[in-house]
Amino acid sequence: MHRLRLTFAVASTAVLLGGQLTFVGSVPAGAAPPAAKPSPPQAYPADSLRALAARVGLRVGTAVNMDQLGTNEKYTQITAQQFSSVTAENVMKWSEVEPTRGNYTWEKADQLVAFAKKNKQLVRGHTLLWHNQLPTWLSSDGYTTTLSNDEVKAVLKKHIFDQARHFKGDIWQWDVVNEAFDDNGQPRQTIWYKAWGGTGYIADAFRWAHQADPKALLFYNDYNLEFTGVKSDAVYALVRSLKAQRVPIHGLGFQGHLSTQYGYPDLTNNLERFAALGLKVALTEVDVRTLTKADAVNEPVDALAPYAQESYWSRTLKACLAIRACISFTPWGFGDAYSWVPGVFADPQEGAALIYDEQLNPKGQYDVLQQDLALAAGAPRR
Ligand code: 9MR
Repeated sequence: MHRLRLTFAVASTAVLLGGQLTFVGSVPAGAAPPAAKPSPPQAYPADSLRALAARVGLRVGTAVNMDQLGTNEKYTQITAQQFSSVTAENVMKWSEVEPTRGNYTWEKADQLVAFAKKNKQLVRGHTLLWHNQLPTWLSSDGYTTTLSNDEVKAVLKKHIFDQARHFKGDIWQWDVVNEAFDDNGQPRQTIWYKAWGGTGYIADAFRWAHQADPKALLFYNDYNLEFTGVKSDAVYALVRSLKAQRVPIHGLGFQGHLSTQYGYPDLTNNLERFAALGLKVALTEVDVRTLTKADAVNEPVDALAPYAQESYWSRTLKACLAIRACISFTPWGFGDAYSWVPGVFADPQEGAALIYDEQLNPKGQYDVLQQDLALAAGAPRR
């Protein structure tokens, strides 16, 4: 399993001071932060994922666990050094930002935004509208509520305006609507669907988000869109109709929760057909799980499984690299110890889905991403 890690002639060092990286060394060619000021000397390592990706204008991100950021030094350092964008894994969700009605708790989300600024990272906002992780005053399951339809409409509008305005100017991409379709390609019968009597809430959500923060790129985000089938087709039809109505939607997020149990999806075709609608596309929550031991949830049952995982990671990244419209590639966290996978896929047990092991050492899955980025100099710049 061991591979030679890439080493670069120019070594760079970075020192972590109170969660902020002090950069030493030179900026990788082609790094394209939106900063107007002249950049100070930088030195996230020249062979880091972020430095290598910057050469083709791609952002490599990670979901961030705010229980670890700032307290777990190694976790914090990797977050700063390896990634050029960050997504809040949980702290921007509605249950986190407004647990009791009318009382906003932005602290953790604000901390993440501040960390990103210090470390010259862009932020993916996740997520303004979902049926999960809603505050209990609104709904305990996303499908039922004690509020009237008119109240549901009013609270959603207020939520989107309040949250998008709170972070105005700080969010690069917003996941405005998350997972509105089920696995059969049917619109989920959520409290939103019921209040509007259909999927009309989706267009309203995008319009409100755009009014609140006109510069943010607005995304629809979902899983299994990597595969061609009823779900991907349904989302395609929705998005095409939104574009025809001139609804301000700018991007399509392919979550990319993959498993070696299933065949590799036709991701390239799907990225291309959504991009052909005039949208940006992004891989937003990538992980590649495999069957693991019940008593060691991140230890593959099959010793060869990591090779299949490496192949999936590599093909997913390369599919993105090949398409100029693909502007970011985001694993859903990086350390196996903090992944959502083992807790949710327990029968049969799956895990080992990320690119660093439980001790936060890079795995072969990290190495293939690094190698693909190092060899991507010929890929189109975005
Ligand atoms: O990783 C997140 C986990 O910590 C939460 O418990 C879970 C709650 O539903 O949400 C996870 O993130 C999800 C993301 O927000 C949307 N797509 C699926 C992700 C994995 O469940």
